Amino acid sequence: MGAALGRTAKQMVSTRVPVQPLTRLLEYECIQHIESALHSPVVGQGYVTYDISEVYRGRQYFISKEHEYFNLATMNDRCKKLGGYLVQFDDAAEQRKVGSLAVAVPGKGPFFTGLTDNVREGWFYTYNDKKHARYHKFRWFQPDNWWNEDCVVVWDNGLNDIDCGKRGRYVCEVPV
Ligand SMILES: [Ca+2]
Ligand SMILES: [Ca+2]
Repeated sequence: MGAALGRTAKQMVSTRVPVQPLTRLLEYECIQHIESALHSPVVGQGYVTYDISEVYRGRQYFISKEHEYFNLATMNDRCKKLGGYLVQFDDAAEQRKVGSLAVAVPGKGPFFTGLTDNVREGWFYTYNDKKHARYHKFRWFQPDNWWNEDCVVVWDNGLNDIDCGKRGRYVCEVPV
């Protein structure tokens, strides 16, 4: 506490906001510095809290802070309340950006995305708009569909398919 909120300082701002509509951030409670590339205010959506990236190519990325059992529909609905959707990638740069953000936030992954092949094995689409995934770069030897893995998590070295019911965090993409 008490740290100067310098223009260049990397910072994390913790705040609480009404569950919805989530139109602006209220009641800044805590400011502390973190050693990460994130601009990173943390906003509460009811009981859900996020690390928030700086704006990148017209989007902000919200990374949930808690480990929870993942569910595509539930988490995508939460992203919608933020004005976005579960993250999907337009190109290599965006996937790299999100991967580097995810590994930079405090705490561990995995970090779920909005990609899935739960309709047809090996055909990855974006859950929110049900369109063929524009871009996905998996890690070496992935996707392997090990024990029927149909959800996709992002790391800084690529994607992995994992069980959709696993516990983890998730990333929302919010156009600004
Ligand atoms: Ca699969
Ligand atoms: Ca896998």
